[in-house]
Amino acid sequence: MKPLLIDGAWQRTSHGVENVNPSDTADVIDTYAQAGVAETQTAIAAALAAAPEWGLSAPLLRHDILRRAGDEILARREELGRLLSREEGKIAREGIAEATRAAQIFHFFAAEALRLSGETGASLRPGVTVEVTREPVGVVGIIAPWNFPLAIPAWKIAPALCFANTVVFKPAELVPASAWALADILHRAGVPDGVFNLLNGPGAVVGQAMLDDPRIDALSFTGSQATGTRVAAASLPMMRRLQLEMGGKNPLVVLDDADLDVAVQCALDGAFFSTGQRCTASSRLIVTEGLHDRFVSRLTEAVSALRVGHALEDASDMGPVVSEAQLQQHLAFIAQARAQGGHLRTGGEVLRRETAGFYLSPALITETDPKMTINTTEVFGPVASVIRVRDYEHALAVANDTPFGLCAGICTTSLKHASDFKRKAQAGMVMVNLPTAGVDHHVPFGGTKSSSHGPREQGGQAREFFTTLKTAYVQP
Ligand code: UN1
Repeated sequence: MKPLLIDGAWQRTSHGVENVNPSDTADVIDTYAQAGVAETQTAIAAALAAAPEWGLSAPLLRHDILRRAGDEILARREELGRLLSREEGKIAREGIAEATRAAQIFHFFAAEALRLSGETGASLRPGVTVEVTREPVGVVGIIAPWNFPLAIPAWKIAPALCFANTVVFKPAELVPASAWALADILHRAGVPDGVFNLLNGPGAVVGQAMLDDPRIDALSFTGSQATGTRVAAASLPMMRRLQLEMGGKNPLVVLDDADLDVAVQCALDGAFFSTGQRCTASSRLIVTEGLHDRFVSRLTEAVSALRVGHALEDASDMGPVVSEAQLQQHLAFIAQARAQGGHLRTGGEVLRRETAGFYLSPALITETDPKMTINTTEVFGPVASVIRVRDYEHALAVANDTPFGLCAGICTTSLKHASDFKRKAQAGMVMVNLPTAGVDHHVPFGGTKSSSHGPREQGGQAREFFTTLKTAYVQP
């Protein structure tokens, strides 16, 4: 049984849960100790006790720890990437790329720890100076989703530690192996006792105990809108600082003047890579009528050609979906889309493979209306819909007709339309002739409307969430 990490010690519990491979349900990766309310509270107490010393630690110490963690992840990227793919189901190529990305994120924030920040200037009062400096927030709770088991924890944990906060980390229940590997690496990289704590366990117990605990000063969450709303409601009365990332219904607009090859590739990658299980997935393909039929026929061909199989087999282009519950939910979304008038062009079928897993052929639904459930609700799987529109103005209106605002993409060769779209798309991120998914770690990540709440993640901007400002007036 893989233990929890609390106050610098590996801790077993009486209850463990098996981690099952979605590509092969007979393959049990390991058993993971489950935290309860008591363990959660002990971890929070440890993080609180460690906060004063860590908060004043030398930047070079934090740099060295984050650097060592990044170095180890990079050196072990093949192994860690495969482990990630084995528990989450994205193909090994994507798993290894994600492990590499996690390493780069640790390296980025290692360097950030050494960047001097703060300002000194004259006060309005003669002879008085003013200093504006940054301090850690304190104890940071991190609740991460299952779809990026290394990268998302990395881009929350690395800046939290970089800016001298202590961490209580609750990974998603479906991906304890990547989380455990990360905790093991951080522990051996020299994170002091209590500074980083790992709590595998159910959201309803561990997540709830974190939400209920006023000792958690700030909470960074990525997950569903429903859970994000609960996180916010629980946190507001205690004035807890929040960073919520809650998904999207990202439009990819394809105009008549688009390069067809580029548009098809953007849609294929954006909608189906990582099995479509990305909050940045291009789930609404909004296509003007002059190119619509050719685009649909080319994309249908490309989607049908994707080979769905075991995540660790080289021949697979797409792995299984993450769980039986997700599979059933996707099938229900597809059935509902058809009942509401959508045309299932390809996919949407449960597939049998040599090993028992949650295999679903990637689904493309055409002739959909913007108001259909498939276009208003996040599916979070290999399902995309096509909406036919008259022209650019119509496309823009449909793209923005959603409560979400994470990412919006456009495929066009028109500078005029690309520029207008960049300005008017209601989203935190805009992609031109690129898939909506797949972002850089050195620039801000986040959305508008109900996709996100609080300061942006990643890049230099990450410090806005993970630090608090102090203004000191000094009369010598
Ligand atoms: C990406 O598209 O590169 O949960 C990252 C998600 C996002 C991460 C997307 N927070 O899918």
